[in-house]
Parts: sequence; structure tokens; C-alpha cells
Amino acid sequence: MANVKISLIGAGNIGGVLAHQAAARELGDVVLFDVVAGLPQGKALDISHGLPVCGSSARISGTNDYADTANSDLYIVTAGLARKPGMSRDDLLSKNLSIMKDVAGNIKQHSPNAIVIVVSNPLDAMVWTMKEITGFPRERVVGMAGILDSARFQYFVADALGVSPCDVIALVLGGHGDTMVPLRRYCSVSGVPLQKLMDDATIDAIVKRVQGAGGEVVGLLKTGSAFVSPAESALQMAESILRDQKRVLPCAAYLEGEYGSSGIYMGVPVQLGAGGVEKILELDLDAAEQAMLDKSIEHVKTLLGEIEL
Ligand code: TXD
Repeated sequence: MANVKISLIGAGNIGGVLAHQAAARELGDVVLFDVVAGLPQGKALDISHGLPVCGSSARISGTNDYADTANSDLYIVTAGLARKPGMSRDDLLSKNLSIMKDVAGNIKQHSPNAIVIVVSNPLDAMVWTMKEITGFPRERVVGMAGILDSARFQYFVADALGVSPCDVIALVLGGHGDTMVPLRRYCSVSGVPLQKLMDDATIDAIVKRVQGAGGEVVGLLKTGSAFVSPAESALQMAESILRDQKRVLPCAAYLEGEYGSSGIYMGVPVQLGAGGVEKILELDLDAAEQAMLDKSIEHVKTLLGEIEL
């Protein structure tokens, strides 16, 4: 039985963590790709040296040649520039758009049956570009953002209540940016609704911190953006796909009428399994929640309007 083949496009901060964790968890045979000569090869060799210690039999290699990614089952794409202090995710659009077109063309050429998880920012525009250039069905092109934003919500609630983050469930819908939609009504601690445990003013402050959490890390790091938590989030998606776990997770999915919108990517609850995005779950949103989601949808549509493929 051949191992599944996972190709990671981008061997930077997030790509390096993805490569290490995918190999350590034996998710499949890993190919790490980057345009910088030596970078993927060096990181792959370093990770390989550690495999005997962490007890993994995975195979990992680094390359600057897309042909080495041929016939991959899954791609995770982190290629692109990351934010610096003072930049918004949308500021990355023009540069990362040209990169995403190049990556998508190569994925289409070398692995026409692959599932693709896109991580690069601005996420909702980059994953849309991936789908448009590859021509893959919506089930096979998905974006990572909602898991990270929801995890940040979960962590801040756990920290405020002094409980384990493992017992907090939270859901953030919408675009991956200032218009994201943290759904306080859907947040609970072991089934206990958040609003039974915390006053609205405290929840408001947490919601605001979730929306600014990416920028908070960028401001502290100064040289780049968060990379461990995004990698962990993308790995949760990869594991659900590769092991057919049918996890229900907030991901950027292509809408065809769901939530009253079509032709764009939006963060919504999806079922992830061997078929990729197997279902999109539609929630009953109240008027305020729907209005926030509609605002997020409009922002993403405006961003997509700036794209020339
Ligand atoms: O939640 C989310 N989706 C976001 C995504 C969370 C955090 C970071 N987010 C975005 O991911 C971030 O704004 C960037 O757009 C990507 C990757 O972030 P990372 O921190 O990994 O950036 P790095 O360290 O700069 O790595 C990017 C790599 C780097 O090694 C480049 O050489 C490479 O991308 N690169 C390319 N690889 C392949 N093909 C091309 N054309 C290319 N151009 C650059």
C-alpha cells in the first residue's frame, strides 16, 4: 500500500512547521517545495535527522522542482509574503496573487486529482484564485482560516475563565480579516453557554481581541506573522481529509447559494473527509449575526473585484 503523498508549497515559517508535524505524525510521504534554492532541502534534511528520535517512519524530501510533487494526494499552500507591522492581510493581494497563479498552474499540471488546502493571505482571495486557476471542483479546494480564528476565540475564553482550552467550543465564520464573525451564541464550555459564564462586556473585549489577534502577533514578532497556530490548524484539516475523519470544522469553502451567496469563498462550518469539503452546514443566524456575515461577504466580493486572472 503506497503512502499518501502530501506536498507543501512554501517552506517558510508555516511550511517548516507543517513539514515537521506531518512527518512526525506520519500523515504521509512529505514533499516540501519552495522557490528558494536549498531552503526546502535543508529543512527536509533537518527534519529527517530527527525522525529516529521522534519515532517516525515517514519519508520527507525537499525540492525546487514541481515535478517532484507530481501525483500528490494533498497540497497545503503557504507560498507568499507574510505581513509586517502596519500591514493588513489585504495589502498582500497583488504580490501574493501572482505567486498563487504560479502555484495553481503547477498544481493543475502535476496533480490534477489533488485536494488543495490554501493558507496564504489574503486567504479568501487566494483560495478563490486557486479554484479559478486549477478549475478543480469546490470540494477539492478549501481555505484555512476559521479553525485558527475559532481557536483564538477558544483560547481567550479559556484564559479568561481559567479553564482548559480543550473544553471550550467556539465558532468564527466569515472572511479571514477584520470582518470575521465570532459567534458568541455558539460558544460554550463543556456545553455550558458562554453567556452563562461571562458578561457581555467581557465577551465583547474577547471578540475584539480575536479579530485583532493576527495583528497582535505581527506587532510582537515584527518580522512576520503567526506560524505555529496556523500550521496546527491546517494540519487538523489535512488529518480529517487524509484519515476520512468527517470532522466538522470552520473552513473557507466555495459557496453555491449557501448563506445566500454564490461564487465566493467564505468561512463556514464544513464536513471534511476523504472527498474534501463533503458538506457545508447552514446555521440559523439571528439578524445581527447575518448582518455581520453579509458585511464580511461584501468585503470579500470587493477584494475579488480587484483580481485580474
Ligand atoms: O490563517 C491564515 N490563513 C494565515 C495565513 C495565518 C498566518 C499566516 N498567513 C499567511 O500564510 C501569510 O500572510 C503568508 O501569506 C503565508 C505564509 O506565511 P509564512 O509565515 O509561512 O511566510 P514565510 O515564512 O515568508 O514563507 C513563505 C514562503 C517563503 O519561503 C517563500 O520563499 C515562499 O513562500 N514562496 C514561494 N513558494 C513557492 N512558489 C512561489 N512562487 C513562492 N514565492 C514565495
